[in-house]
Amino acid sequence: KPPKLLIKGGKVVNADKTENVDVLVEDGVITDIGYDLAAPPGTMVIMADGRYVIPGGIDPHTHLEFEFMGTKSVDDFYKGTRAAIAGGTTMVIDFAIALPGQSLLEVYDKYRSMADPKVCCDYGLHVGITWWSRTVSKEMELLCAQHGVNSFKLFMAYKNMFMVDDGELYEAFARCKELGAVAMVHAENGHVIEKNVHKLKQAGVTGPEGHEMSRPEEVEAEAVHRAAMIASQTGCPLYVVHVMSESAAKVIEERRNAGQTTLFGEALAAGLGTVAPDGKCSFEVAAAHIMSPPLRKTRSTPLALMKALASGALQTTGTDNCTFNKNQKALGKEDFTKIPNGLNGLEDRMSVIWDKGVNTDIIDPQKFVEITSTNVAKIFNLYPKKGCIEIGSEADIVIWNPDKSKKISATTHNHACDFNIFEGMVVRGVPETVIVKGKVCYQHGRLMDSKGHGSFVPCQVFPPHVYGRREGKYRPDAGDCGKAKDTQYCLNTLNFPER
Ligand code: DUC
Ligand code: ZN
Ligand code: ZN
Ligand code: ZN
Repeated sequence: KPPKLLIKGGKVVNADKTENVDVLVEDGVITDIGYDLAAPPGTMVIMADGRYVIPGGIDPHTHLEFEFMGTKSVDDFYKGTRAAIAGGTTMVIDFAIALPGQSLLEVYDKYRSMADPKVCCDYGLHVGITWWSRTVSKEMELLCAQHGVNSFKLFMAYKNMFMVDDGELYEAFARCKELGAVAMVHAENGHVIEKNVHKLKQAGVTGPEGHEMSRPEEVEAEAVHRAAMIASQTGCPLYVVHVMSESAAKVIEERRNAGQTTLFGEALAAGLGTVAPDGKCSFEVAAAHIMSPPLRKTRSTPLALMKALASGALQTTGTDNCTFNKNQKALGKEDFTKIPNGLNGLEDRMSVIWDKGVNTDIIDPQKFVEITSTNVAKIFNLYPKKGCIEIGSEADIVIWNPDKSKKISATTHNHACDFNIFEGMVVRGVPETVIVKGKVCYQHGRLMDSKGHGSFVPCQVFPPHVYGRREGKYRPDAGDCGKAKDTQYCLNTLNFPER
C-alpha cells in the first residue's frame, strides 16, 4: 500500500482555476485540498514551492505494439507507458483496431491481454472499425454496455486496409449517436491519395518526399469537412484525430462557429513541435518523420495549430505515438508507400507543448492543463475522476518545474525506438515528480519500477441529453439539449460538474 502523500507549497493549476494550496493523497485518491494542510502520521511530504501542481497528462492517441504495414510498433504497453510517465503523462488511450471481417470484441480482448499485465499507468481503449455489418453494430453495443468503450474510430484513408466509405461512416456515426458514444475519424481522402500515389510513381518518384506530395493539406481538409457534415447529419459528436494542417483546423473552427459544437479536434505533439524535414535530408531522417496525415513542410503550421488550441478551435493534444526503428522504416527504401507510418511523442508531448505554448505566451498554464488533460477527460467521459485536481479525483498528479530545461535525444529517451523526431530540441518546463494513482513513479529523472501499476479504465457512454439528443427530433447543429443547464453536464460546452 503506497504511503499517504502531502504536496505542499505548490501552485495547483486546474483548467478553470489556479490556487496556492496543499494536496493530500490517500489510497490513490485526492482526499483533501486546502491551505496549510497538516500531515497525518506516516505521510510522505513533497515540497513543491515555486512549481506547478497539475493533473497528469492524458494522451488520447497512442498505438502501442500495433501491428501495422507489415511490422509492429516497438513501444509496447510497458515501454510506452513508462516513457509516458517520464514525460508527465499518467494515462493513455490506445486503439484496438479490428480489420475487415474481424470481430471487434476479439481485438478488444487481445489488447486487454497485451496491456493489462504491463501498463505502468492507466489506459483506456478506443475501438477502430474498418468494416460494417450487423455484427459490428451489435458488438459496438456490447463494447459500450459491458467493456468500458465509448469511442469508435473510423478511417477515411488507408484504402484496402482500414478505409470505409461515406455510407459506412454514416451508419457507424448514427450507431454511436444511439449508443451515447463518441465517433472519431482519421480524416484524409483515401481515393485521392491513391490516385496521387499512382501519378507520382508514374513520374518516377519513389523516395520519402512522395509521401507528403501525395497527401496535401486540402486532401485532409476535405475529409474533415465531409466527416463533420456526416456527423451533423447523424447528430453525432465527432472527434477528429491528428489535425495536422492549418486548413483542417480552419474547417473545424468554421463549423464550430456555425453551431456544430460537438465537433472536436486534436493536435499532436509532432504537429505542434516540428515540421517535415527539408528535401535534402537523408532517407533515414525523412522516413523517421513519416506519419499520416503528414507533418507539413509549411513552417507556420505549428504556430497556427497552437493558436487554434488557444482560441478553442481545437480542444485536445495527443501524440499518435507509433514508433518504428530505422530498420523498420527501411522497408520503404525503394517505395515510400511502404515506409511504416508513425513517430514518437508520448514522452515529450507535455514539455514540447509547454515550451512552444506557455513559454511563448500563446497559452497560459490553465489552458495547458485543459488541452493536455481536462478536455480529454471530458470528451471521453472520464471527468472528474481524471483530468483535474479535486477532492475525490484519482491522484494522477505532476509537479511541474517551469524553470528546468532538458535536451531531447534518442540517446536519453525512454522509448524503445532508435530515433526521436525532436532530437536536439531544448525544452524549458519538465516534470519533476510524477504521481500515478497515488504512487510516486518518477522523481528527479528517476523512473521507479511500475510495471503493472496501471490498469484499464472503463469509459462509460454518455446519457443522451449530454450531447443534445432529443427523441424524434432532427437536430443538425447538435445544439444544447436544455438539460445541460440543469446539470451543467454537456459536451456542447464542455461544462461538467465539479465534485
Ligand atoms: N497514422 C500514423 O502515422 N500511424 C498510425 C496510424 C495513422 O493513422
Ligand atoms: Zn489516424
Ligand atoms: Zn493514430
Ligand atoms: Zn446538452
